[in-house]
Amino acid sequence: MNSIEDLLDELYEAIIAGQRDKVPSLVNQILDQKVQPEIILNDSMIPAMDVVGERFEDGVYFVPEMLVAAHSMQAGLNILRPLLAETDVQPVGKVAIGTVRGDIHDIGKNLVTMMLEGAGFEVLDLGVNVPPERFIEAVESGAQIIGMSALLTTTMVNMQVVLNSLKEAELRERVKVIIGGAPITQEYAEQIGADGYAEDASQAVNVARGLVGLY
Ligand code: B1M
Repeated sequence: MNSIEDLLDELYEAIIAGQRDKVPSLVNQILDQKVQPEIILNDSMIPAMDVVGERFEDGVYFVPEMLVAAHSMQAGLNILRPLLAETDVQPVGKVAIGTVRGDIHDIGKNLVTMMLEGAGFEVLDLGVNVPPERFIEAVESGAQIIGMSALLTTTMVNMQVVLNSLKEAELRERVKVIIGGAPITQEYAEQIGADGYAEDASQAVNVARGLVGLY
C-alpha cells in the first residue's frame, strides 16, 4: 500500500497536471487512511494550485492548463465538501457569499463556503461575477454577513463598490462584511471599511464567528 505522503504527493502532481480522472480515487484512498480533509486540502490541494499560478506567471502554463487544474481541484473538493460541512447544530448565522463582479475565480470562495457550512453557518452562495445588487438583495433577505472574494487586482476594487452600494441603500449598519482572496490584505479591508479580512478559509470562520458575537 502507498504511504500517506506518497498519495498526497500523487494528488498534488495530479492537480498540477490537470489529471482530473485520477483525483477522486486519490482523495478517497487518502480518506480511507483516516487523514483529515483539512490536511488533504492544506498539504496537497491548495499548494498544487499555487504551483499552477506560478507556472502561469512564468509563461509555462496558459489559461487552458489553469482551467484543467481548476477542474481537477473541483473534482477533489466535491468529495471533501460533505465531510467539511458535516454538522448537526442549529445555524449560528446567515452568510451570503460571492465572487465580485468581473471575477470568475470560485475555488477559494467555494472553500470558504464549505468551511462556514461546516462551522454551522447557513450560507447562500451567490456564485461568481456577482453585481452589487445581488449582495444588496441578500442583505434585504436577512443575511447578517456578506462575504466577498476577489482574485484579480482589477476586480478587488468592486468590493468598494458593493460597500458604497450598501451605504447608499442604507443597509450598511445592518450587515457585517468580510473580504478575502489572494490580492486582499488587512490594510485593504481597513482602507475600504470592511469589518473583517481573512487570509484563508479557516480564518474566515473565525472572523465570521467573531462578527456574530460567538467570541
Ligand atoms: Co486566474 N489568475 N485568471 N484563473 N488563476 C490568478 C488569480 C493569477 C494570480 C495567476 C497568476 O498570474 N499568477 C492571476 C491574477 C493576477 C492579478 O490580478 N494580479 C490570474 C489571471 C491573470 C487570470 C486571467 C485574467 C487570465 C486570462 O484570461 N488571461 C483570467 C481572469 C478571469 C476572470 O476572473 N475574469 C483567469 C482565469 C482563470 C481560470 C478560469 C482559468 C481559473 C479559475 C477557475 C475557477 O476558479 N473555477 C484560474 C485559476 C485556477 C487561477 C489560479 C492558478 C488559482 C486560483 C485558485 O483557485 N487558488 C490563480 C493563481 C493563484 O492564486 N495561485 C490565478 C486556490 C484557492 C484555494 O485559493 O482562491 O486564493 P484562493 O482562496 C483562498 C484565499 O485567498 C482565501 O481563502 C481561500 C482558501 O484558503 N479566500 C477568502 C478567497 N476568497 C475568500 C473570501 C473570504 C475569505 C477568504 O471571505 C469572504
